[in-house]
Amino acid sequence: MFLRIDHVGIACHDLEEKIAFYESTFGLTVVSREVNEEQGVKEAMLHVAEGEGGASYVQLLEPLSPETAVGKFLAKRGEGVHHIGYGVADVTRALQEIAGKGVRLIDSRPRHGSMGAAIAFLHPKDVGGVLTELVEAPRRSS
Ligand code: V0V
Ligand code: CO
Repeated sequence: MFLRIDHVGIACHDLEEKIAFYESTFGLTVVSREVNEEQGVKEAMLHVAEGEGGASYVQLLEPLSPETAVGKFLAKRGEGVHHIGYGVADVTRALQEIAGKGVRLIDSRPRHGSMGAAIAFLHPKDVGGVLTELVEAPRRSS
């Protein structure tokens, strides 16, 4: 079902400070910055690698307010890994398959994600404590 790890989502208090850290420490490059009101985040994607199944990224997430998903996570657990995003070919079909296996879907239909992706989250309580995101990247035009 999974094509690759699309991204690892990391919660932080200060997006610009963490971007500077990842750039200077690991030499990563920011390829996208977006505010996603629906998800309650300001986020940046930093390119890590290119594989057969597509690219992989680190996603740095700063909450837009304390009441958001990432805001609540930071208050409870502090900065750190927030979710894993797996690349899938078809997020709607993946959701149907996974729902049939008894895993609670946070999103029963795809939402708008970073860089034009269609995304959906699965409940961490049904995935061994790991907030899991499905990511269908837009088709490449090349
Ligand atoms: C909460 N919990 C987590 C967690 N967040 N466990 C593992 N990883 C996380 N990230 C646990 C929490 O410790 C509680 O367990 C329990 O779940 C309920 O948490 P809560 O604080 O009461 O919060 P809820 O229930 O209001 O919300 C939790 C969920 C929420 C996961 C349902 O955060 C959510 O809907 N997340 C999906 C959307 C999202 O995260 N968006 C931001 C990324 P205990 O303590 O009771 O045992 S946006 C993104 O990635 C984009 C745009 C992209 O990739 O393109
Ligand atoms: Co994500």
